[in-house]
Amino acid sequence: MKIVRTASPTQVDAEYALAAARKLLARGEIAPERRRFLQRTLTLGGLALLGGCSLTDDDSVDTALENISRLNDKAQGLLFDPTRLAPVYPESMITRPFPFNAYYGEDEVRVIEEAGYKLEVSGLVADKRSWTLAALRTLPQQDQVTRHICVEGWSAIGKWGGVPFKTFLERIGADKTARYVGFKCGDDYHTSIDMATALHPQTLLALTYDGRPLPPRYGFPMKLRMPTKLGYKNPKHIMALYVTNTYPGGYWEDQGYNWFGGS
Ligand SMILES: Nc1nc2c(c(=O)[nH]1)N[C@H]1C(S)=C(S)[C@@H](COP(=O)(O)O)O[C@H]1N2
Ligand SMILES: [Mo]
Repeated sequence: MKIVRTASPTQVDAEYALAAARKLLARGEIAPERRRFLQRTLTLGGLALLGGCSLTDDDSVDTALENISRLNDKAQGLLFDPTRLAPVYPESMITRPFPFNAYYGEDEVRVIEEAGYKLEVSGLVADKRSWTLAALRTLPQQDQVTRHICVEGWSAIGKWGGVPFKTFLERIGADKTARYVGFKCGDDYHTSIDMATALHPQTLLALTYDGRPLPPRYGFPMKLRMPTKLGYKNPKHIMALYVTNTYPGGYWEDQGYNWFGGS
């Protein structure tokens, strides 16, 4: 499937950042000295000035857009409510067949064998031992029927099961004050998420789809399923994960998609 961009990611970013900043102002969650500054910058022109420049050359446009995206990440981080649940649906509403998507076609789906597979864990965690699927299946499991939303303009309801990611992070002694969790996938995809989302009660280290082991097209041996984030933030074929304070970026994020990617 090809990525069709109706609005450019940065344009969506800019609009989201403005809406989020206005919401924060309305809620009164911003210190008075920052309010005046933000109120003055709540226009695209104002945001451009955050780059310390007028939009006259490519470099200053890039700097301005980069600032918009970082402001967007910050706003989404501030607005994210760690206890607010995404909608759940009855099983009768599951989309069949559930769509496949990746940065390549379905004929190139990565097939990873369970034999020899181990999930690698590194970074700011106490226990860096790797995990077989059998070991992960002994941890508490949970099911969810939620909506997956892709920026390409489709959404679908699916059923995933697996280990609540918070349970897993606690099990490996992850530093929950760290900023990011990064993921490396079996198909060269990579992405990263904020710790608040990693600890959200609906964030699952998903081992099943619709009650069966995750099929290759949906990310065998496992994917991270987050109904609070857009499709591209949900990594399939996870081979390794790490906890870090260094911004890890991601496959689409490094090409201009917004990093926070809330849905
Ligand atoms: N490893 C990996 N994960 C990935 C992708 C990918 O190309 N590779 N694509 C992302 C995108 S853009 C979407 S919409 C979803 C699609 O998941 P699905 O095939 O289960 O619908 O996977 C996400 N995770
Ligand atoms: Mo997507």
